[in-house]
Amino acid sequence: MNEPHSDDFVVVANRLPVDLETPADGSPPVWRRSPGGLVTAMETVLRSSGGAWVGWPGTPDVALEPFEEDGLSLYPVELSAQEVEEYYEGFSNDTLWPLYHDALIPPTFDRRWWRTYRDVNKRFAEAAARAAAPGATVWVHDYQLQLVPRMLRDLRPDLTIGFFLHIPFPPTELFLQLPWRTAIVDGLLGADLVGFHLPGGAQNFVYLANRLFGLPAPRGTSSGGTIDLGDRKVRVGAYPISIDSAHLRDRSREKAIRDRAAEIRRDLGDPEVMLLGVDRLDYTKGIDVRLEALHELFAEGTLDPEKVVMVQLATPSRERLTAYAQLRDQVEREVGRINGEFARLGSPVVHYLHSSVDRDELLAMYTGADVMLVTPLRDGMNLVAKEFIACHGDGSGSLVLSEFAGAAAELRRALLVNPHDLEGVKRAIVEAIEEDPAERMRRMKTMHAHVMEHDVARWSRTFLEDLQAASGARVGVSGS
Ligand code: GDG
Repeated sequence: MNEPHSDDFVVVANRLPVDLETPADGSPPVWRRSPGGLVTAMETVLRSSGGAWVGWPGTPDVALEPFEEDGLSLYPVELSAQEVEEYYEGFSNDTLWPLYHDALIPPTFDRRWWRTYRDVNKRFAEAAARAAAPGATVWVHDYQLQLVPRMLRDLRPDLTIGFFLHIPFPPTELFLQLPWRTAIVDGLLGADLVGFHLPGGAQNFVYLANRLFGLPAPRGTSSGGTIDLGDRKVRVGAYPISIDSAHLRDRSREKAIRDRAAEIRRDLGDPEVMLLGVDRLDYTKGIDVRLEALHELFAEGTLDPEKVVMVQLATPSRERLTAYAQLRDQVEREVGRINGEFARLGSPVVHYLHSSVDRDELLAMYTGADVMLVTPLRDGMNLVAKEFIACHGDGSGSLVLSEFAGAAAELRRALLVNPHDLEGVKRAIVEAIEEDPAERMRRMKTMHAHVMEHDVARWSRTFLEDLQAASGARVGVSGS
């Protein structure tokens, strides 16, 4: 068991990398890998560096002692059922998530949720303060924990504190709608370094901090800058997250994965073209956009349902929230409509899975697919796009990518689309299918080389080096 104050490097995130699940049949609880992009990225980082992870085990009302798992020290934070409802489903996912994603659905502003968000952030800060050794580095993640940097600094001024936001930081006009906007910005300013995926997010934050606190004009560059609080400086920057690229490339070349990819295509009826979508079932991801485009392409006769099939993996997510239940209905209606109109007996055109598959199966899907459809209306980065590219080192495959995914800033050779422009999405799907093979290969090879070079290890190394430099500057040690 871990002694308090024992770890030099501590990650703090809403969820632990594993979830405690209690099977419905009454058998004992089991640990399962928790879903989502943050865990995918940070697990790779922590497993290579070692350290501690503070987070919620995914089940309400369980009090667990810290424990070791696969070389990591895990510090579970307990949440009551009511806190899950108000802090997680409420303020995090029904206030901040929609607000930070262009208010695609109206955010709910509820004072009780806010109070619970503050209380729970305090608990995470206290847990991190217990886990961190003197002078340790603590890396706080994402929109659920924006108050933690300030709270933790108040508890433990000796720590180096970094914060990274995995979702977009909104335009200032939207952010200013938030009744608790000043407290959130103040919370983030507790960090030595605040990181975003894109320069735009970093700039918005610098501007807001300046405006809300009446600070002197920030010293900045196009990708961020330094906010001068008088007694302390806070660095702000853009750090586009990535994946364990080489690992995915190598795995996708393994015979077992390639055999499974071929088997999946056979099971789909050996189509000429396999389209693929992989998303958490979330209204930001534009699953409905691509289904609508596909429906029209079949209806007009542009695509032949005997030759083109689509697989949509929609991982269950936030199912207790109304917007998510409605989206599920809508997506399933559209899948039913396409299959009702264009499928033949025993051969659906859209194969829809509302489930989570294991990593190998996902790699086989990526490897076997011809065209990956990534059409979010807004997305911080989108790791799926990079994972697909990593699995196509041979230059095969096409990526249709929304301009509103953070990944579009790097993957300029994808077939970029505006997901609000249905005709444009349709054109890109057709282009992906009909494009000259040599041109397709050039695109994919360029993007593959980029993803190989800019992997998750580079992302975390850059962030952590900048964090050390920022905290060195804070305590008067020379730092750039
Ligand atoms: C947030 C931001 C940002 C999905 N289904 C299965 C499965 N996945 C994995 C994918 C990928 C991850 O989940 C999803 O990552 P994304 O980046 O696409 O999206 P979010 O979950 O919304 O992540 C996002 C990210 O944080 C990191 O900063 O990029 O913008 O919204 O790794 O492979 N994995 C397995 N089975 C599935 O069924 N094993």
